[in-house]
Amino acid sequence: MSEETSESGVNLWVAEHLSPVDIYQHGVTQVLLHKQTAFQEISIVVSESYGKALVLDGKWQTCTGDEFIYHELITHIPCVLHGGPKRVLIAGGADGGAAREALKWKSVEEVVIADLDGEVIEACREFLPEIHQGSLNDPRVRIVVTDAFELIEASTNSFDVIIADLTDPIERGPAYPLFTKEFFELCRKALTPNGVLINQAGSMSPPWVKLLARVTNTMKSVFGRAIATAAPIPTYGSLWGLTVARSQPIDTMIDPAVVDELLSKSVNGSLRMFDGRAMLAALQTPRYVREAIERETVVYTLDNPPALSASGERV
Ligand code: SPD
Repeated sequence: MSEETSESGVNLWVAEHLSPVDIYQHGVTQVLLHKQTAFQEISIVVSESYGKALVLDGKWQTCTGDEFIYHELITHIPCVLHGGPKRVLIAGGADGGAAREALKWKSVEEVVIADLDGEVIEACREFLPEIHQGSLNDPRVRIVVTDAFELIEASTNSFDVIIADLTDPIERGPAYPLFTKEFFELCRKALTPNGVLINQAGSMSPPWVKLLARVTNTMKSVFGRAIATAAPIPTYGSLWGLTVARSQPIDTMIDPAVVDELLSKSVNGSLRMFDGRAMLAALQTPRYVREAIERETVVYTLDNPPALSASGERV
């Protein structure tokens, strides 16, 4: 964070390196929390344009101004592909936004949130009620403060949907092992036969698309099928890839009317972003991204994991 007065009166800036040479700065009017946990640095700030935001290790995670776009897409895309999920696992997801969306499905009996950092969960519970909207206290939600890798390792045929709602795979950061073949193999074992995995898999910006191509190729190597769906989240600084994978076929030309009918009978509460047309649109991976994935040969493993530097360099 840096201090510098602007015309708007904002005098604090959160600067996120999207790459070593590209920075996205947010003008901030208030810092609600700033602390170091055993795993990462947490900031909760109020940004002038986008409202309250969670920032981990200097990387913008979510904010009240556009979180609905991300959380509705990352949750409802796999739930629609499944059709009637009963058990949903969220790896990460400490802010409760994905859990809030999963709970809208009438079929959902349990949502498990597995997050390594209990201090982030408590910070979100206290400072971001607009995002969790009570989901972190819902009786259908079980919060397990643990490494999602270990929880999934101990699960077989247990979940209909797994949502990997993680921070970026920063080198030596808490999330990078969850972007590897070993993790995705455990996810496949933990899913029911019709189960679906979705993972926030990286930027679709042309100069930085390699990480997304490699993560998607890694998921494809395990599941046989993986589609990088496209999420337009303004505060992530570019179109963002949410890669969905499953052993069953994925219909990328899904009929929006069929999705809308499923949603109207299966989902309680209102949606702001997601409907049949939004799902069909998200499944249309841009051509240059499809080609980057088709060309990709790298499969991330624990011995050769993604390692995003704090300055945004992608390898
Ligand atoms: N570059 C930012 C990617 C952040 C993804 N995680 C968001 C967590 C929101 N629940």
